[in-house]
Amino acid sequence: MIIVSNRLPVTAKQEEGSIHFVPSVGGLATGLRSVHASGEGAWVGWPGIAAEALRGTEAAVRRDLAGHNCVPVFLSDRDVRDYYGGFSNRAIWPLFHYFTQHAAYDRSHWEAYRRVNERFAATAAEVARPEDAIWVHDYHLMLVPALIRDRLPEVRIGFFLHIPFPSYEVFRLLPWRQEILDGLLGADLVGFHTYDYVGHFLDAVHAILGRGNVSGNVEGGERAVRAEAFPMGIDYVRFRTAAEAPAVQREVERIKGHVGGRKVILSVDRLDYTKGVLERLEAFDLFLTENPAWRERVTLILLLVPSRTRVEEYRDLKRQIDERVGRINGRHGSVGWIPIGYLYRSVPFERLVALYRAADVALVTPLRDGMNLVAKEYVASQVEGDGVLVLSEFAGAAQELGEALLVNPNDVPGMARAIREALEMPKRERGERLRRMAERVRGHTVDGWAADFLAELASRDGPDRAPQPLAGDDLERLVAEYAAAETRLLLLDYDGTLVPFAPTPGAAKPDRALRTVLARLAGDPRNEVAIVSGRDRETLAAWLGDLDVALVAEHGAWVRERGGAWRATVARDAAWKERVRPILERYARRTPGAIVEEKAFSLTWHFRRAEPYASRLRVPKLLGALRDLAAHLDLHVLAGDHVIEIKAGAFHKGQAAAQWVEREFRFILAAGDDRTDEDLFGALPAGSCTIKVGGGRSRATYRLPGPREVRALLARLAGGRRRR
Ligand code: GDG
Repeated sequence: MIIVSNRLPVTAKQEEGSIHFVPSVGGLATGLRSVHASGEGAWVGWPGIAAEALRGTEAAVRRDLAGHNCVPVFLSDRDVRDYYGGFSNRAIWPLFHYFTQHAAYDRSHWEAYRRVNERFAATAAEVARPEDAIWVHDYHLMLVPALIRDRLPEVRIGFFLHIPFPSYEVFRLLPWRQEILDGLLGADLVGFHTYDYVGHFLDAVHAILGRGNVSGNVEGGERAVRAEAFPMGIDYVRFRTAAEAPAVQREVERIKGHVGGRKVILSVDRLDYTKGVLERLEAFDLFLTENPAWRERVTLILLLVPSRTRVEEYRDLKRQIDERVGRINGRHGSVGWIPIGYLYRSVPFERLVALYRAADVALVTPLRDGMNLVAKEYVASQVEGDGVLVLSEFAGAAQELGEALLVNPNDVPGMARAIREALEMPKRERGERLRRMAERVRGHTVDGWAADFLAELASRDGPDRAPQPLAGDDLERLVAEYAAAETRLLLLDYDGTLVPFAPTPGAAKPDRALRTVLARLAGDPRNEVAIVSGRDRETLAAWLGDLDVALVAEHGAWVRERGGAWRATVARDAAWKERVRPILERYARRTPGAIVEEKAFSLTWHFRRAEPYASRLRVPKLLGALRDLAAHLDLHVLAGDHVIEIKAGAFHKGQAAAQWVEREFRFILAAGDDRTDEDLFGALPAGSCTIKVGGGRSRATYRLPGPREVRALLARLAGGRRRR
């Protein structure tokens, strides 16, 4: 496996002219280190020092890093300023954390982001072998999946976003929203910490790119892409073992001695405006004001790790925090008691674990946080088993740690009350809440997280299961086989195959060019052409009935042979419709943009034009309601691309095609874009030329990107006849 992330798990430090490496801090580095250490493969990333400072030592750095299985991407001072400090941390980071007021949309920063993403992709593509999986991480590298895909079309690519994916209304503020989505959709699998983020991402894909999804599988495009939630865990055993170690035990005693046996409240973050440090301090201030009985009996240890010190907002925030801490200590403190012990630096791992273990209460109250590992690490380090976690409901971790005291970090009085509740909570309740959380943290480790992600990635379409692009020699061979065959069968789906999807079903009428090419194919006595569609009889007859082609309507329920009349292939009993139609209509009334379509053997609920939010809420409920009914009435419910189709009895396109297939044609070609066409592909004899139109898993042998390419192919086949 190749990991690609902005930072490598080791950071280069330059001291007295020589360079050495230390482990990187931060959630991502901490989390993936064990995954990387356990496997082969490589980690591609920036070593943390600008290229200018490394000049002349690049080869040595490269060699040293190779010893850690790391491959460097060197970034200049300007790259660091514009790509990292600029676009990543002044546009994406604030926007994705809902700090729209801090987001700056600078074109030169965007250019730098693109340029640097190119370099990461190029390096990853050089290192990777075709059978490797490439796992790209986080918001600095959102263009990388598509850029790798351009270079290595068949390699498996996963992407994981460690920060929130914001609601569509916020995401759409970004001028380069489409490019970012296109970049991410270069991956086979896009992972997020929570289902909320998955939903937001799918909404954005729908609204901006017009691509819907079925249960997280993004529709359309050249390949299948899946979005899924993978809540990240921690290395539980590492924290637990460290917390129980005698050295840490001694450190805990030391800390307790320092605070004079008072209760300890702990706060640990990278210094960042998303972490809600000012609001937290305000809440502690209010708590001391409102609860004089607690004065002198509690100490807040505030550990802030320096971060992004070159970005102005961070320097401002640092000043404000310094002032606020000074004010609180000045106002509430006494000669023998300083309310806040303030550390602005990174501490060694054992020291951190000792702080976790020593703390009676952990205050983890970010304004927004993708996950927040500190909350989980605190839970894992509670050897006595009775610490209290106060946790923001806006941290991804809140979805798993429901037994914490959940707070809204903007509600300062509410947080002040939660601090008091935490300090005064009965021991039994503390133990009970912590035990449940600890079980969950132990069960969902970082290794499990990575294994789940990689297993899902491995099960995605690989080169073996994705249809081959129909091009080059394959295409020439197909054209030659067609030309040589004395009898040929062409089975063509209509919507999405011969014409692109239109906003309403009625708007996809065949144009003159399409009718001409079909007429020319049908006019060849060696050819049998059938349009195999899900549409109703009336529309097919009106649009194509005058051509010398066979028609299959309603996914095979009706067949009209050339020159013949419509014939039903299934018995008609429409009583079930009276039960189903009212349900569909009720859901359509409550989902603006959705419509109900009725055909002789089926009912269809179309939601292509519905609002993404509304369809996300309604579709699963509607499917649930229909599946219950379907079991009673022997109905088939099919969820397709922006449609839910309900039909009675078992008929499908493949059965309808059987009558022609039996006649043993020398050359058979079938093309379709939908899952109903899979039945058709599956019913054809080996050696048939089957073409999946668009992306995704398929039984078909080949794929073409869209209707334009299908029509070009048909024109070529039809044209061949003329030349002879
Ligand atoms: C991003 C997302 C998401 C902190 N201080 C010290 C220290 N740390 C370690 C902690 C923890 C990590 O840093 C911080 O992780 P978080 O998850 O809390 O936050 P971010 O850095 O913002 O991480 C976040 C994460 O990615 C993973 O996806 O959870 O939402 O923002 O592991 O232990 N480690 C040491 N000394 C310190 O002083 N040794």
